[in-house]
Amino acid sequence: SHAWGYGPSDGPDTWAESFPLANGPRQSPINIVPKEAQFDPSLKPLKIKYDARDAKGILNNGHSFQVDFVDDTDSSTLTGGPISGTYRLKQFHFHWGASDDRGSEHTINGIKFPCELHLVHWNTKYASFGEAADKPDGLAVVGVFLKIGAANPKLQKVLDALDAIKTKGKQNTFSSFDPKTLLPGSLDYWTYDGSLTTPPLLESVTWIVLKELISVSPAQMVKFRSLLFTGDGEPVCNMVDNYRPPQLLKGRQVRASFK
Ligand code: BO1
Ligand code: ZN
Repeated sequence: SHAWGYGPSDGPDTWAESFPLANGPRQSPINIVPKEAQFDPSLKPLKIKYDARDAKGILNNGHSFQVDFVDDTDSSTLTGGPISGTYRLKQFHFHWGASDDRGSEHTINGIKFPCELHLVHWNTKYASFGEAADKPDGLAVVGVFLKIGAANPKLQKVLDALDAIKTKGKQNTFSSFDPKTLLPGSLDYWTYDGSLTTPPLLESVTWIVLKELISVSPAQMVKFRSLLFTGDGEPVCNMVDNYRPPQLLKGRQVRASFK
């Protein structure tokens, strides 16, 4: 037995040995083919309400880094879009590559982006994230692609926090941050029923992938790659290529909120 990771011996190709759901009917990510997506006029606009005061900490979890939020009230929520009811923000994190030609989990027409942001929310019809995480309507994740361009000033506070959490298991306080500032101008999206993209790969996620990209500079990508998968005192292994490749669609429909 061994923990999961992104290397040759513990990476996505091996996850099914310990997590048979890896071959399940609604796995994520997927390749999005815009011409195959159906415009659905019944889809509502996304409503995002975040409170910067809910940001509480930042953690190197050995697979990515995540910014965690206080989630004991409805102060930071996702509503509308394809979901019913109210989903609370739990955390956001990123996936990225060793070089700028790869790193995103979802792809568009087979095109990979250097990085993908995930904002993770849970359905308040359940009592907690943990209760929601294995329910078919338990989670909603908003995905945003990053493309190489100008430095993104909205990312800088997050990137400046990474020096303090270089190794696996390190955490720090992280306060006064509204992740809505990371989102693009348009909230047009594609949506489909999927899963967590890491073990335990639970099939509980309504995916909401934004059409518009945000920018990141090459130097900012270098900063992501300075994190380590490994803990203090272990042989150094840079945190790169922490993405799962696209999974089979298996008859699922991708819907678009826009024409
Ligand atoms: S993702 O957005 O599909 N890449 C994704 C994948 C895994 C998780 C969340 C989002 N995992 C869960 C962990 C929990 C943890 C929770 C919130 O994230 O399984 O243990 O509490 O941070
Ligand atoms: Zn993710």
